Amino acid sequence: MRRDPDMELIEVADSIRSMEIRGAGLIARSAAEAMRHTAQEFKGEDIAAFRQVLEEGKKTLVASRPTAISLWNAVQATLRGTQDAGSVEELRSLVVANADRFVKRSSRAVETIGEFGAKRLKDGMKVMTHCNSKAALSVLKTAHANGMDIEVYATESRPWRQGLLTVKDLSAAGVPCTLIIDSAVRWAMKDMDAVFVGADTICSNGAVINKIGTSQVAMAAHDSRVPFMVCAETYKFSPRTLSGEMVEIEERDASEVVDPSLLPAGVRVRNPVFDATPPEYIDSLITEAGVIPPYAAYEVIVREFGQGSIFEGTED
Ligand code: RI2
Repeated sequence: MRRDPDMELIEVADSIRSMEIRGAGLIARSAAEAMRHTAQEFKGEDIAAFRQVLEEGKKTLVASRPTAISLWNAVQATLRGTQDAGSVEELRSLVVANADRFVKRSSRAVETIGEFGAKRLKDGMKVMTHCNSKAALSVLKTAHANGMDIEVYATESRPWRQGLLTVKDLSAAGVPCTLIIDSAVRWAMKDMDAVFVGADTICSNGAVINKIGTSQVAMAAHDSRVPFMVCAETYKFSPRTLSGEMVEIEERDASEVVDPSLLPAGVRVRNPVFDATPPEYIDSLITEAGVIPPYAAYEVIVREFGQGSIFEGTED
């Protein structure tokens, strides 16, 4: 779905919840633009009322998809350094500037991850990817654009089948692709040279929350001694896990898995759409701040979200 920066905040939240807008990076950029739009549209001089509108907008957006910390970090980034604003106009311009900075840096981060990650690939490699991650595909497309001869195995990624988006995107870029069902991951892994996936949330202990099935792909890669790389922008690192918070794993409607009318009465269906991959199954995290071990997640969180971090109003 094309991102429309002038969509009303409630529409953006509904589109994120329905997954018309999906992908942890895109939902973050869309949320930042929704906060920007809300700030631009506010009428009147009552700054307390304006702050209330922004707070309600934040709550609506953050509730739309609870697992991806990118959404929370994006909304927080639009509000950073606004607590001392003395007028509606000052608060408006701060939110707009913060949102613009976040969107620009987020898009640039995906490009940088592509450049860094492409250096981990060689001619003739077979690479697997799971789901549909712009950050992971940036690596694969950059390597191909640099003249590297690689082939990509994309998993179907049930139940939403985001793998079909991946093979469409990569084929359009001229990257040779093979689609496999999720159950064929371990069968295919013996022929793989590397795995690149995206992330929704990276925890302070280096664990990675990503599309359901990622942890099985990581275990199969570990078992076959295939390097497993996670491609993620620094705004996907979770400061909330640093203070002990657990990441909520979103469970979606059963009808996304199977037509309930096909099941005997009383049969339950559970549809968790993310899982957690422990750091010991991850070779490296490819971020715009560099290629790092998963155990360096703590340092990234402290630097990115602590005092003087990139979100603290520094200029580009
Ligand atoms: P980018 C997606 O979640 C997938 O889990 C993907 O790996 C992750 O977000 C990151 O995607 P969903 O929106 O930000 O398909 O790299 O549920 O595009």
